[in-house]
Amino acid sequence: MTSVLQNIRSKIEHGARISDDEALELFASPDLLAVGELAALANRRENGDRVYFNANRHINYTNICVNRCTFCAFHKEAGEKGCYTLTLDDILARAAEAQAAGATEIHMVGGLHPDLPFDFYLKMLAAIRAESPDLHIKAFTAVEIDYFAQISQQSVEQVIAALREAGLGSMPGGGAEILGQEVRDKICPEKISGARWLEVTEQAHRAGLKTNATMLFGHLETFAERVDHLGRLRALQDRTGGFQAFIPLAFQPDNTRVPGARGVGGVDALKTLAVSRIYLDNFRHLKAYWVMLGLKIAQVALAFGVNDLDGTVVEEKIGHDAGADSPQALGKEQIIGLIRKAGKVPVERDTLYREIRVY
Ligand code: V47
Repeated sequence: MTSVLQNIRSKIEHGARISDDEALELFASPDLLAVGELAALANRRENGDRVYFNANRHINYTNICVNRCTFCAFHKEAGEKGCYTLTLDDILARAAEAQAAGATEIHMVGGLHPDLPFDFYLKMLAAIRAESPDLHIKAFTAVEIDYFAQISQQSVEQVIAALREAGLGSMPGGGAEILGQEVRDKICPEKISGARWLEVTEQAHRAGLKTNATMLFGHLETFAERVDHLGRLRALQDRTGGFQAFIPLAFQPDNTRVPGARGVGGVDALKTLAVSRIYLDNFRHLKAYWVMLGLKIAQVALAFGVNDLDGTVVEEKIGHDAGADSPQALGKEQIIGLIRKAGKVPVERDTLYREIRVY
């Protein structure tokens, strides 16, 4: 092990923080297994051998979006072939089905629809809560919250308060992409800035909502831009403690319009997860989202600092429209098997990481 890696090991053992330059050294290291071992050490100190998963269902209520992010194969214009918006009845039926199947969470996000009023989202939350009261509703990214504030001419604070009142339990981590503006100008020029994403997220945390954070990697960004992204998240977490999990999302290139985008190989995926675990010393949970990583890399990632495999998902559109070759759904038994065969202890959790059952 090089002296740089030895220094980082000593920092992990003493609970000290690594610098941006050290994170860049980790990305540059040819020794994938040594980096993975450091991440596993950092994870073991926090989480032992336990690996979390949950029983959830994704509901993407519309793919119509006023933004035209070049990395997104899910987006459609209103009236374009393949565009859809689920009716409230469709949404309620999916939620009821999830509850009947034993899910504890629904994860709902969608495009920024040009015509649906803010009231639609409030009614959707209230109706789900009334009909499927056992489900925790994790919904809307910071991008959507900002959009709701615009269309309802309310402050972000008012929007969050109204959504909570209607049944919102927490927020997922999407829309962060790469927070640095140079990359955003190329891949999502119409989307809110990285600074605004952080500001809205901070307001959600201050209002008492837990959220996640993602990073879309493997397109045009440099390692320095990934580290800058991680740095901004670590700084916000220091201020609020409101993040639960960090989720690096491996870019799926099919049907997208990012010129020269590379896509993500196994080595890059594992190293990115490992560096994230080591750098984000104030994030307890690191999720390998199997939809984007594929089942095999997600399972191997459990030896690279990951302690969460996300959930059963059931119906996924964003990654699959972009060519993800993972299944649409996983049964609990499949997830438990993946975790056990990696030598770890499977633990079913709820959205807020309360343990439901140790397998
Ligand atoms: O916001 C879009 C990303 C996100 C592509 O918080 C793409 O628990 C890869 O945020 N290739 C949605 N990624 C997914 C998401 C998520 C998933 C699972 C769990 C949680 C959580 C959050 O997917 C979008 C965007 O950043 N995305 N297009 C693509 N071609």
